[in-house]
Amino acid sequence: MNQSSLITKAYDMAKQRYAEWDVDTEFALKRLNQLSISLHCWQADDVGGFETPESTLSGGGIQVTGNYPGKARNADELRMDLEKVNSLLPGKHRLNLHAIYGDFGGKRIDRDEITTDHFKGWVDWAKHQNIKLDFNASCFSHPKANDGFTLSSKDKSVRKFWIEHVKRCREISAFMGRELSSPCIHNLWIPDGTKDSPVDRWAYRALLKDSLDEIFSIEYDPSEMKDAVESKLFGIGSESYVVGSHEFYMGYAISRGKMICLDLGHFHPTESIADKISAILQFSEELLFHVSRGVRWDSDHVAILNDEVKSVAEEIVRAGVLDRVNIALDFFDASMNRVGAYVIGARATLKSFLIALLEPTEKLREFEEAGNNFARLALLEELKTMPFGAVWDYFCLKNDVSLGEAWLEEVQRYEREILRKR
Ligand code: RNT
Ligand code: ZN
Repeated sequence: MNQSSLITKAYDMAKQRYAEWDVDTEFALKRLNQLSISLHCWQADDVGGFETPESTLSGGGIQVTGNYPGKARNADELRMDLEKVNSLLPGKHRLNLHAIYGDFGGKRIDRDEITTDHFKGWVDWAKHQNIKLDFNASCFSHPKANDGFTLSSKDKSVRKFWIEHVKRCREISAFMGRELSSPCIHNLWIPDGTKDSPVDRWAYRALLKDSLDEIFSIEYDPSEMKDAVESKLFGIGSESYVVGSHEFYMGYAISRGKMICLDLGHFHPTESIADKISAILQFSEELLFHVSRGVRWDSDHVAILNDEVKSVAEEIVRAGVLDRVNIALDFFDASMNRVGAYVIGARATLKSFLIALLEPTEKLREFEEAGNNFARLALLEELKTMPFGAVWDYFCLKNDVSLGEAWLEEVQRYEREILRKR
């Protein structure tokens, strides 16, 4: 029997098993096909970007380690890698750009000088590929971020510089959303914080609030762009104090009608991010997720199919808020094939949603309502060994993307023929 008939046969059996619990696998697959993940451009080149002189990660908060060959050195190589990644992913996905990835034509364009012109190349490419875009201000890897403060800096000229940068980034986002007829999400993360405990925690936060209010005083139509703000618990060099903490942005976003971005690597390791969904969405229209994996002090390991990602997907599906959440990836690992890293993270995220969509939630709710805690727990345990893998394989087959050993081979071939020659 050839591989595709084997996969179809396994799927038919899985379909019956799920039907026993009243789960419609066809419906789950249809829903999964509509899920568009925003792929971060920065895994391909270790958050380097295309500025001249070449920017290197500094200014605190994030760090990339590893020196695996094959990093994308320019927009063409990055686009080529992204096309490869997309060819290995079932479904249609978005691209998430950072401001340092513009087409600057070898000229030195500072962050407060970027315009929509620098992103026309990306928009054209996106149109050609039928891909929608999201965007991010880049408030790091810059001399004006070296002391660890940007929008909350006590130096007025530094604040002014970054306010101008973010304003321009929002304008670029609106341009992208308009051109591509899909709201572009502009996410703002800043590295501001200190290694040691400051005495004046208040002032920086008051300054950040003012800077944000000035930035957001310009309104855009939500059909063009939407704003998100991303908190963090701590970072490298900001271990003792982060200006944009979760409480800060919760207050800010809810009071200003903005979206909160929850990065899975930005919370205390025992804190459940999944639990936040049904709380925040009582008061906010939408949420943005950065799917990542925290390991000890690092927040940016390649996402895998772990309990954290699974429970986030589960909560989203159970709460019926799939249409109110935006899923993006955010990790950077320079110690392995970068294209492969993308595919692992994106596939893991899709798989977690598939598992969630295959849950007989109604049945579980019935048990819960009846106070039958034993049955609820027993069914949850049964589900762990249900054949979701057969459904996943079938999903890949239907979407015409390679699976199993074939996709590993495909990534390795790309490494031999393209990445190793860079
Ligand atoms: C950093 C944040 C942020 C960045 C990207 C590059 O801790 O997670 O989202 O990873 O903007
Ligand atoms: Zn993030």
